[in-house]
Amino acid sequence: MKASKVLFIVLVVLSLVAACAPAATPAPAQPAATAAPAKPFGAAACAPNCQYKDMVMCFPQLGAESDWRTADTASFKDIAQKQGFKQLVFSDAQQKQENQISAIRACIQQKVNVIALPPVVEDGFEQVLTEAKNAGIPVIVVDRSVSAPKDLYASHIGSDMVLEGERSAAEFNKLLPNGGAVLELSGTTGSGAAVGRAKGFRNKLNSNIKILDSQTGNFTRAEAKPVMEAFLKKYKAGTDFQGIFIHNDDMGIGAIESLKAAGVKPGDLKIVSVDGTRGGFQAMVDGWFQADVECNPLLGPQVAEMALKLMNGQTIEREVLTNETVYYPDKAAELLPSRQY
Ligand code: GYE
Repeated sequence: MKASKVLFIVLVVLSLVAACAPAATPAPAQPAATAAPAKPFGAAACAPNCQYKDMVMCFPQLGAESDWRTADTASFKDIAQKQGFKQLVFSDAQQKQENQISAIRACIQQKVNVIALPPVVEDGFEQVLTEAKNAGIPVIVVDRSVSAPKDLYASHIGSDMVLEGERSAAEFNKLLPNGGAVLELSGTTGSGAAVGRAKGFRNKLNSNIKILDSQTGNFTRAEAKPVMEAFLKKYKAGTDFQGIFIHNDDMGIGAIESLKAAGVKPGDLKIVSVDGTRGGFQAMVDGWFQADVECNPLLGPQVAEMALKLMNGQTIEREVLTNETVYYPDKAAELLPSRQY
């Protein structure tokens, strides 16, 4: 018999003996070959049966600078109450990023289920988003965007701010067919809303329309008013410029006060604003705005639905953009009474 054949027989016999003999020591518990898949990121202990009554949502609101913001806050508070959240952890950062970051850290400490973050500015959230991720808490970025890497947050739900800027430019292209010059009253410097709108506006504005000057009014009536006043001292309305692009209705209302004080009449200038608040609609009825580009603040229900999915370990969309339109003076009076914000 060949040596290899002998070896084969010996091995077969040995393996049979090993298989039949009772194990000398019980084998240590091995993980099952098909181990249950790890829980999806952000899934809560109640998954897959979590309900709104289990939800603790953190909503570190960025401020109360505009009617848009007031409506947005109300939308989150309303849905939390209507669906009976366990808790909505609400705070108001008063337009200061450091306040928002502290609020997020407090929510991480509290071990909330999900954080819905409307970032005041785009940059500077990497660190705190990493902290939330390390704590296993999913973040839904709402309304404005962040510049942080996408793997640091679960999703973004909000408006397409670039598109809003492009729509605003398209209005000026129609309003000033022979060209001209416009001023820009921009939103909070470095905010996704202001950056996106400014970019979109420049993308689509006809080359015969010049942007004479651009200053921020920080999305508030109070800050826009003196900025407009200063513009009117520097440039002659109707001669040096024919239009104003305003990043939100509240700043538009502040600007109108200065325009009135300077003797400018409704219709003397072409004005396009963004948001579509009641105040914006009133400005169209009064003849000041020639168009109002919609930006919908009622994000609470959508965000709540996504938060529940995250708690239940379900897959969600990484980006959800709000469907929006442009409003005009011809329908403003008719639509004004039914506006929700
Ligand atoms: O247009 C403005 C608010 O981020 C989209 O913020 C929001 C903007 C909105 O203050 O009114």
